[in-house]
Amino acid sequence: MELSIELAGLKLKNPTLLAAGVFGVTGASLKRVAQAGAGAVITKSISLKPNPGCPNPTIVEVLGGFLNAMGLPNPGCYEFSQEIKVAKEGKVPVIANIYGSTPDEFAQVGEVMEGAGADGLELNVSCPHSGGLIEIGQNPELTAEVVRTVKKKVRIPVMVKLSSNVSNIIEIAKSAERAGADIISAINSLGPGMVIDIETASPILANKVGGFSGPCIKPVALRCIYEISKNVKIPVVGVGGITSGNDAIEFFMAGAKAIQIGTGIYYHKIEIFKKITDEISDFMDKKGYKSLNEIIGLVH
Ligand code: RRO
Repeated sequence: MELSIELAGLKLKNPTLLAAGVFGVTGASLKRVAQAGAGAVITKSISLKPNPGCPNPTIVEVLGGFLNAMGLPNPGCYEFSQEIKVAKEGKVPVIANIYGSTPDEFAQVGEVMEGAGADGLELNVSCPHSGGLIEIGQNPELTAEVVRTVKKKVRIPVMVKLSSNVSNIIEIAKSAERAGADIISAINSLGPGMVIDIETASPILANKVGGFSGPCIKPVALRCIYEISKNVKIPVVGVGGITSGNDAIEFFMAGAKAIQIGTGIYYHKIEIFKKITDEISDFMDKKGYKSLNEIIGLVH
């Protein structure tokens, strides 16, 4: 079964990408995920200067997923450049997820990542609990300004990762597209949410609140992909609660051209990329589909 795709000029051997935030802080872990079968890998969110992130506990399991408040920890783009070089030894496209406190800062980090060899960028305008990023992603003008500023400085494809925590995701997606975005990914974690330890009468996460990811958020992500893909021409990448080939197929049918896997790694280890690719193939064989294009957007 031929499952290779092209995403804004990036050639992927299959449509599964490692989502930002999981296994993406070192070149070695990104390379391992590439070698385990991911079609492309996305780094943890990278900023201009090093960021220690939140103190522990930063993650807690809940029914149907996890709450996290890592707090955007990363060594800064200059230090991280070496990791990009190692990640590229995995021989799949390496996409740098980036953030900044201003559009110019986003662009500066993007330029450094492009210089380090990143094959694409993913702009984080959607972290629900840290860095003021959701405030960008909830505002169509601010989102457009970040996209425009980054696009002026880099030649590699630019993907924008949106949040479902908005009143109208179509408006944000269209604004990103008009500003020159090459790809839209959706969604980041929901929330923020909270878990309380009743023995100590305090929130478990040091940050008190955190983003909700995992199988429970899949219906919300699917609705977002459906709405976005119906209203933009650029490719849309689905992320949120995918743990099986059938989940991935749902996203394709909703209009996604590719999918990202993050929390799913907890349940199936990094073998999940091969597992999902095989399951997509099996489903297509069984139903007589010859190419992914026959499935993408089928529910429209
Ligand atoms: O680092 C985090 O706490 C974090 C980020 Br940047 C994000 O975009 N989404 C998330 O769930 N956690």
